[in-house]
Amino acid sequence: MADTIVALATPPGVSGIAVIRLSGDNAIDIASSCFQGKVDLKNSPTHRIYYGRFIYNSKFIDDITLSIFRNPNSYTGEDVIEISCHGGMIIYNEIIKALIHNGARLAQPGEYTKRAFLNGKMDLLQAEAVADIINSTSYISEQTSARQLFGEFTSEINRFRKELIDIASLLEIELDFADEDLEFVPRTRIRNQINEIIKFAQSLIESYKSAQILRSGYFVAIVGYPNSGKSTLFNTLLKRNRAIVSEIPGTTRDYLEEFIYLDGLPIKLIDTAGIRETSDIIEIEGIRLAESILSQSNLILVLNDSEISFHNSDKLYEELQNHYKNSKLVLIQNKIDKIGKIDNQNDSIHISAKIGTGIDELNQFILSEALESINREQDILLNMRHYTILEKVKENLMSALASIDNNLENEFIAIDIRSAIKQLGELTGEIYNEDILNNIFSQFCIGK
Ligand SMILES: Nc1nc2c(ncn2[C@@H]2O[C@H](COP(=O)(O)OP(=O)(O)OP(=O)(O)O)[C@@H](O)[C@H]2O)c(=O)[nH]1
Ligand SMILES: [Mg+2]
Repeated sequence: MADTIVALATPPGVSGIAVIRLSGDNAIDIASSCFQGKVDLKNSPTHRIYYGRFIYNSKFIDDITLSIFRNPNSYTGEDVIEISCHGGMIIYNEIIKALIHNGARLAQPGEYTKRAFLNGKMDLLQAEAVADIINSTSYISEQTSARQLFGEFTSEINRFRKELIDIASLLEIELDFADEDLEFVPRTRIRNQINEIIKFAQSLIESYKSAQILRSGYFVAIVGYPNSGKSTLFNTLLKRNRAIVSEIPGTTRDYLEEFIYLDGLPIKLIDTAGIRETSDIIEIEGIRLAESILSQSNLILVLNDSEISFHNSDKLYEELQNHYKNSKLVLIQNKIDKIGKIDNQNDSIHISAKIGTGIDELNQFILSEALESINREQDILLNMRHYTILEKVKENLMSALASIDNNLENEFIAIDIRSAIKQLGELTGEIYNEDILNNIFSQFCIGK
């Protein structure tokens, strides 16, 4: 028996129409008690839409349309009613109040999708994709989530999980015949199968970085000596004057972050404080502030004031390269409007942040770098939960391989394989508990 939940499905505030959704065993009865139309909802077939009046305490609230979806053919798998009313706050609040008064209760965050999961309408990866689709800021991440929503990924995981279950069972059967020294499956075959699954897990683990970019954007930091034109470049790329620019070195003290979109891909630009060079070593003063920012950056643009010399920032570039090994660094020659001739020996990018020379090329370069780093075939937008699970699966399977290599008893091999099976089950939601579900669905909004 599922109690009936109600929530606004559209964003709160004023809009053309607002949609209120009811789901649960009594959804149709509750809606029917407030609906005045030409038909009796209780006898209506599924997938119909009706026009009528919403009445509460004998008072007319609004003209509405009402859609009916009978279980199991609805989003949640339960009886669902969707009411479209005029999008005024008073109106939809009155309607929700009336429905609660008649027996519904307000839905918790993600409760519709949680019910869809519990009723077998989607697996956990698909439920998570729903949240990702809603929160997507870019076309590419929307597309990736959409593919995940189709469940192709789950079937692949289930195939591997089944292979592992077969291996574990055979190993366990062999145990029963331990005295007879039987080998039901050749160890080399088990090794190959396990290796294939480790490779699969590893390729997904590697796609975590691209998933993060799709979720949070591709991070591009602009660094360089004071006065090299970092803030000017920041403003030019943003196409507005966000950062203060001046001829006084040390103008930017902290860092600034803003998003731009290149071909629909979110790029987070970061302007940093200039790095000062003292007599012997590069003083990391500005960098200390920006340390965590830089280590998270996918791309670091080292801006050089070419008016001083094309090679003025070579040492800085080298030091940064040694320090931030996970980021891609590129040297950019700025202020080329002040230089008569361009140093062709130098394969760095030449720009004038101030007058705009080379900016289109720089944008193109940033975009191609960003696309390259997300250019993976994986049809999944990996999140932290998936990542942690896959790491454990890989660990379990590596340990199983080691046991095989060391000719350990079947029990030892099977324990690790069983553990990997359990992890994969948690990944798709085949195995779950309340904690896992609450964690996932509490991140949804109310009404989803
Ligand atoms: N001619 C020319 N001047 C530039 C260019 N880019 C920046 N400048 C000038 O260089 C000076 C410093 O520019 P900023 O953008 O403030 O430099 P910054 O690197 O942010 O400096 P700090 O924040 O102090 O580290 C300003 O006077 C800018 O107008 C350029 O491409 N050409
Ligand atoms: Mg600055």
